[in-house]
This record gives sequence, C-alpha cells and structure tokens, in this order.
Amino acid sequence: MKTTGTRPLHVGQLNLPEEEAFRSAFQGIFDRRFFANHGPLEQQLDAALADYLGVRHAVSMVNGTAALAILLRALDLQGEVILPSFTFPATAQALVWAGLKPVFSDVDPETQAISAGIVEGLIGPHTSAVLGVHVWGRACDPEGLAALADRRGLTLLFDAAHAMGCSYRGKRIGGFGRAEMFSFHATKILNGAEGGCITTNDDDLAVRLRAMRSFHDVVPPVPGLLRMNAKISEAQAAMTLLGLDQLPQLIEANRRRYRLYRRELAGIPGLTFVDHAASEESNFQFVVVAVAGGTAGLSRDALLQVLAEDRILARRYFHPGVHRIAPFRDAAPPELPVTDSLCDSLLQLPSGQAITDQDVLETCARIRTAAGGTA
Ligand code: T4K
Repeated sequence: MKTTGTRPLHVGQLNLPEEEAFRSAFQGIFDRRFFANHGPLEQQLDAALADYLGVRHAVSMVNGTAALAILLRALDLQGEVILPSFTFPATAQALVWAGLKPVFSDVDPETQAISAGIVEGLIGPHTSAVLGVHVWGRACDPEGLAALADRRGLTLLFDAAHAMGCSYRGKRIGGFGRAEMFSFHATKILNGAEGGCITTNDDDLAVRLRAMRSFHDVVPPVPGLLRMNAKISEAQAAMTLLGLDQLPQLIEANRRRYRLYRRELAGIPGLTFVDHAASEESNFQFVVVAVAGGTAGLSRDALLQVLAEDRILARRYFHPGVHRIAPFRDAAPPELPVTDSLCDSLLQLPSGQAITDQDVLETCARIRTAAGGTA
C-alpha cells in the first residue's frame, strides 16, 4: 500500500503546545531565572489542576511513579497492598520503593479493572490498602471499592495515570479514595515532558506531600518527615499548564480520531473495541482493540508484526501481566486468567495529535486486509 502519512506512527499522544505560547512561557522562565524549587509556575499548576479536577489539593511532582511512591510513604502504609496485575509496571514499582508488598489481583473481563468483589477474597491480616487503576481512563469501581475499604479498615488509592479529564457518574476522576495519582509523561494526553501529581481532599496529607516532595522548607513546616527531591521543574510546569489549557481541544480531537477508527474497523470478525460509556467523559487517549486469534484471521502478535512492517508501531499494552515480570514474578505465580487473556489479546493503536486522519485510514485498511477482508 502506498503510504502518505507520517511514519513511524506511535501510540503515545505526543501532544505539543502552540509554538507561540510555548516560546512565551519559556521566555518568562528565562527572564525570571527561576527554574526549580517551587517557582510561580509550580504553584500556578497546583492551583489549576485542583480547580480543573474539582479537588482541594493537587501536588505536582517530577513524574507519576515518584509521586505514587511518596504518597505511599506519606500515608505511612505497612504490609501488603492489593492492586491489579493488568497495569503498567510503575504501579507495582512504586509500592516496592515504598517498602510495601504488592498482592496482584485479577480483573473483571468487562471493565478490565479490579472490583470490590474480586479484591475482597485477597484481603489478609497484613493488607493495608487497595490501589485501583483507572485503566484506559475508565473508572475502577470507586463506590464499591470505597465501601469495601471502609468496611475492612483499608486505605483506598487510585492510579489515575490514564484518566486526566475522565469522569465517573459525572464527577471528574481525581477526588476518589484517599488520593489519586496522575502522570504527565510525554505519551499522556497532558504532556509535561515528564511530570505527575497527587490529588486529594485530605488537607493534612497534602501538607505532608508538599513537604516530602522537596528538601526545601515549605509552609507550614513539617518536621521529621522523610524527604525526596521530586519537585516538578518550572519547565515541566509550563508545559503542563499549556497542555491543560488545550485539554478540551485535545480530547475532542481524540474523540474524532477514535470514532474514525471505530467506523473504519467496524464489522471485522474477531476484532472488538474497548469502549467508553456514553454517559461519562473520556479523554479517548487510548484506542484499544481485542483481537480474538481464532476468528480474526490472524493472532494479535501476527497483526502487530504486519503493522510494524509498515512502521505502524501498535503496542501490546500491557504485556505480560506485571505478576509475570521481574522482580515481581514468583516461583508459583497467582492464577490470573482474565489478566493473562487480556495481555494476550489487546492491541493499542496509534493515537494522539501526531496521527492524521490519513494515518488512521491507512492503519485500518492494513488491519482489514491482514484480517482477511478487502481494504
Ligand atoms: N501507572 C500507569 C497506569 C501508567 O500507564 C504509567 C505510565 C505510570 C503509572 C507511571 O507514570 P510516569 O512515572 O511515567 O509518569 C510509556 C510511558 O513511558 C509511561 O509513562 C506510560 N505509563 C506507559 C503506558 O507508556 P513505554 O516504555 O511503553 O513508552 P515508550 O518510551 O516506549 O513510548 C511509547 C511510544 O511513544 C514509543 O513508540 C516511542 C514514542 N515516543 C515516546 C516518547 C517518550 C516518542 O515518539 N517521543 C517521546 O518523547 O512507557
């Protein structure tokens, strides 16, 4: 097939601000000669995020993984934390950095996330918390897990790395559980060229987080805490603020791209879309399809290979399940059949600002031909 788009095509969003706005924001940083250590842009970003997400506090940090590890230490959690294996390894890495033991749960085949019903059987005498993941930006049973955590005296946290701009029952993700973590990695819809934040409605926790992200004195001072240099830089804060301004347009463009994919891939046997509830807001950051090897004409991995030959770099997020990778895999790994099956069948397609309509059309035509239909 003759290709006209931009190659290679990546799954990351790689969203960029308008050049003029970017220059002006960075000129301000250079003029002030204030690059880090709680400058005005960090403070502006924390306020803007809290406002957008409808929470009392947002505490931005250098990236999402470090933010999560610091959150876990700030809460002084001990023992074991239950989380899904169907996530990016960073979710579990943060737990280990905080001295906690991950206990991997299977997920619901429909939501691809943990739920109260699934998690309850894993609670043991050493469980201190549950860490849900809003995978693909779809809310991870916030009400069921909150009721369970209350009943069993557990702390409930969420990894919301995928969920900027997404909602649950009309409320923006960010205010569920005791705290939530967002990522501003370059591949996320809100691109800070690295960055992340913790959101919470707990005033005391926010004070501790602000102290722990920095070696510098903060107001109010909190003596005796373990500290880390996990501050967001002024450059990262500037990028993230510009992205926040653009977020509605970025989401709208993602929605359009997502619909185009859906239309062009409709009716291919064995290929199903990971959907978003029409009643909720989604950022449509991820275009994910499940490939049923038996009926789609070729396996997920064969399709991945066919696309890669055209420099269409779809990805197997997540593969394999975190319980199957070092340093987490045990001699006797837990039986997580739904996780294993998702890891073997899901494919994430290129999306984000860098992907043109023509790129989508060519990607879909390639998939249709590979699956045995005509392009
Ligand atoms: N929890 C969850 C559920 C997460 O998904 C993540 C991160 C985290 C926690 C941790 O948050 P952070 O600590 O990262 O803030 C990528 C990202 O590195 C990672 O942030 C993200 N999740 C994960 C889902 O995807 P990789 O290793 O697969 O990314 P990478 O570097 O291979 O990039 C993906 C594609 O984008 C590649 O094809 C190359 C392209 N790319 C990437 C970058 C960074 C570019 O073209 N330009 C770029 O600057 O993990």
